[in-house]
Amino acid sequence: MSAASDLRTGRATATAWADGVHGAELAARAADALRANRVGSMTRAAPDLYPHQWSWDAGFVSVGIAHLDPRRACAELDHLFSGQWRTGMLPHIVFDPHEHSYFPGPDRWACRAVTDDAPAAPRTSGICQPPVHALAVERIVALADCAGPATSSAVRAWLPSAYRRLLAWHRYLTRERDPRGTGLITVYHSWEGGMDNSPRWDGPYSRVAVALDLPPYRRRDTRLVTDPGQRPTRLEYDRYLTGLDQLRRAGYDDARLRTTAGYRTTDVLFSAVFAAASGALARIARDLGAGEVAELEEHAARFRAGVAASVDAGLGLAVDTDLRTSAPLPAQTVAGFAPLLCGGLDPAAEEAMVDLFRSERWTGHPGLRHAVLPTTSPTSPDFRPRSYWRGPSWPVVNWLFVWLLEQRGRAEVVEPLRRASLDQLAEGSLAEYYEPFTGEPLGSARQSWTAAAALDLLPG
Ligand code: 9WN
Repeated sequence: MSAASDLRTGRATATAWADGVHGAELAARAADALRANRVGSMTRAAPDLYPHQWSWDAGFVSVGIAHLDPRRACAELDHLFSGQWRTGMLPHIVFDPHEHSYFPGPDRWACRAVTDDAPAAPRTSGICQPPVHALAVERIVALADCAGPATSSAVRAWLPSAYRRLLAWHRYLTRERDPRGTGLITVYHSWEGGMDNSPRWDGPYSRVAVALDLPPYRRRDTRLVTDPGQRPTRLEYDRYLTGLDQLRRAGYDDARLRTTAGYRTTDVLFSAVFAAASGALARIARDLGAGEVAELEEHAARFRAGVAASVDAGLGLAVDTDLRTSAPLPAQTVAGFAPLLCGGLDPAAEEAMVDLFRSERWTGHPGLRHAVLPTTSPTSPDFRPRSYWRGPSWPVVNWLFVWLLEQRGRAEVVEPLRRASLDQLAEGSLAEYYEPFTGEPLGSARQSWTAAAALDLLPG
């Protein structure tokens, strides 16, 4: 039995992941996974579990593809942006019209039926995900410049149109998701932050009453990952669908949702990604001679400050806020390190956060198979080593920290994290996430963003 089929039955054994692969073999497997997951000009987030194009996945995946073919990376993002709404919102899923197995699919979202802001085609979901896209575009241009003059000029010729769409996306986020200028993005569903059932959201979801008239539904994820402990629970899904149905009934109208959504929180990780991406977009604007440099730099500064101000002194981590109750949401999750992604802390506070990052509560925990960030601190009562977003480590999350800490000049944190991430990936199946104590691959195998992480983390 192959490692991949072991994964799907949830019965991976030590022999399925004990033998490491070398860098060249890892790169070859990653390139092969990205090619295999490609459908036309888009890449499925995963072969079976996620057979459509997801927004933040596509941002990460485009960087992986740029290592192979920078022009294909542009096409990947063009496909994603073909789903952009009239408001500028970039939806979290662009559905492949030929694929009908994922739940909830486009009929449940029914975006175009309730708002003309959604495109008629392609069909999309009605919420968004963290805006990694400007960061990806900056990286794609850099990789294209290294690939020779023909590739560089083709990608640079594409850049102005990408810039205009990114600008509309960023303006949507400041206008609709932070209208009061707090420097923190509001989300209406935990799928927006991309860490669906993180313990960060247990409080706000406990206040979401499952709709009594919730139509019956059949999940497909738990048929593919048959160990139910690796996926969100039935109750969590009932709440996700209750929320989705409520958003649809509100016509996905931000002005209404800001005061009525049954689930609404700030999201520090989303906000930190937005701060960093605004910095990248400001640099792109300067490069293009565009007039919005000051506006974009102001976004970056505002969100850096908003994220830095979210740090809970007791935990030493940034925390979210439940906007229905105004209560802070203390949790020891990887999102708490958001200020390290975008900066904004004073030097002493940043050093304290780096110390925590390397401490026995996080990457220095003696039980970890690899010194990478788990999604919840192993010393937290919320920690579950095999449960979705509640403990396992995600290579893509560690890659994001490597990438942005490197930009911020923190080589002493980056290099050990890069090495440990590559050691984890040497298992070879390119899993969606890993059990942090054993290194067992969990979730989907050949996940596209894990393949992209491998290609970008490997030395060039
Ligand atoms: C719901 C595709 C996506 C990621 C998310 C991850 C998971 C979807 C799901 O998969 O979410 O959006 O069906 O569980 O949580 O971060 O973008 O890889």
